[in-house]
Amino acid sequence: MKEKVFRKRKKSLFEDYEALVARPNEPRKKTNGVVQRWKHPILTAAHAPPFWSYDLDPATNPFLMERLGINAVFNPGAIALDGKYLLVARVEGVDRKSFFAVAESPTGVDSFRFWDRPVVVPQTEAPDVNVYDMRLVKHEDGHIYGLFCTERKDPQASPGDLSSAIAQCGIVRTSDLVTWERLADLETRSPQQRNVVLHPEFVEGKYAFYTRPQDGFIEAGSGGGIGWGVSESIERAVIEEEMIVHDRKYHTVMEVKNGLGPAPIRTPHGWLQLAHGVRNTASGLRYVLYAFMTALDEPWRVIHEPGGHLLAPQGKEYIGDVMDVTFSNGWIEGEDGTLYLYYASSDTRCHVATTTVERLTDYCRNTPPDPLRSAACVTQRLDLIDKNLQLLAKDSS
Ligand code: M1P
Repeated sequence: MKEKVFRKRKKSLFEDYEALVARPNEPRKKTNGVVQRWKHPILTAAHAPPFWSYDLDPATNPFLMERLGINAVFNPGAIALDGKYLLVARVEGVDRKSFFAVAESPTGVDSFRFWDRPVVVPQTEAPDVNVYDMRLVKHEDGHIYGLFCTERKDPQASPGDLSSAIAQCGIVRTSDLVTWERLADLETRSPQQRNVVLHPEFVEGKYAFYTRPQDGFIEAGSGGGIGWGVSESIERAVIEEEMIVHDRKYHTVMEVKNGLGPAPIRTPHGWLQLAHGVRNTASGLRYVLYAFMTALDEPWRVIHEPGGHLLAPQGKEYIGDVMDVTFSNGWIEGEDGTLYLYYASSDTRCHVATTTVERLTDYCRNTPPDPLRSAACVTQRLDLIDKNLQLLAKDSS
């Protein structure tokens, strides 16, 4: 009897999983013309194959219970390889530790299936306690790099303080996302580094990094802003001097902090950049995505800076382990010009929004910047309204 129940339950676990992976996605009905959001999340905790969480042996798990549950799947790095869309997602177990796992799709918008085994990240002399948010980049040196946050307990934490942590940038490289070589962690002068991204090209013969120096693990303190620095070596990357590329600003979507998303995309008009901005609200921090562009010959110099957010939580995306969060560290430019923007909501699940590089470039170049004061915003909007009213009057005459 027990065996029959076990078999039935096992069958339904795999059927549910296969049905979820096979579920086709579809664009949402409405779009603002900038990005097209898609209906279903593309990766969730339920996309983890049952053999990651259940012991499928009736002798050791007669009740077919979950033994190593998965809590969330979010913040994926992204890359196209051999005609496939690959995400290196942050998978968080119920024990709160994250690890990386590769999910593959033939379409970029659905049918994402995890490879059988998660990524094995080699350790340095100081083992990582937690790892997350990998940015993948095909560098012009021929390697694929993964830059991620490595978190360890703060050795200066006072006794009893079991929360203080140090975040730094770990670096791995690979050619196939199967075998990974661990390089030394990035060294900078900042006590905390998260959201570090490798620029895809050499700059004056050096490896260039976007950084995010902070005073504290959560608080930017006197630091913050998206930084920039270069290193002679990638095997032992050291940034002696960091400068701020995109700073935090009072009363904007990046007032509290910001951080670069995926590696930028080269366009004829400059480097297309995606980042997250954070502000404070009565219900906590709000994370939104914003876009900007930097100069081709000086990737640290901002040339276009549309005001406000590009994408913010909507509907169910507001809800999750950390509410009111959209976060992105991966995008893929498809061969047909489609740009697949992968983002996660509320540290819980992954989504896709599609657009094109041309469209996002237009958005960056022609969307007015944030004028920083309400009265100036009204003037800006009145310009638009007056122009439109004239056009509408012409239409109806
Ligand atoms: O919880 C929201 C995000 O918080 C961190 O981002 P930041 O360093 O900008 O605060 C990261 O831990 C990220 O993974 C997380 O989604």
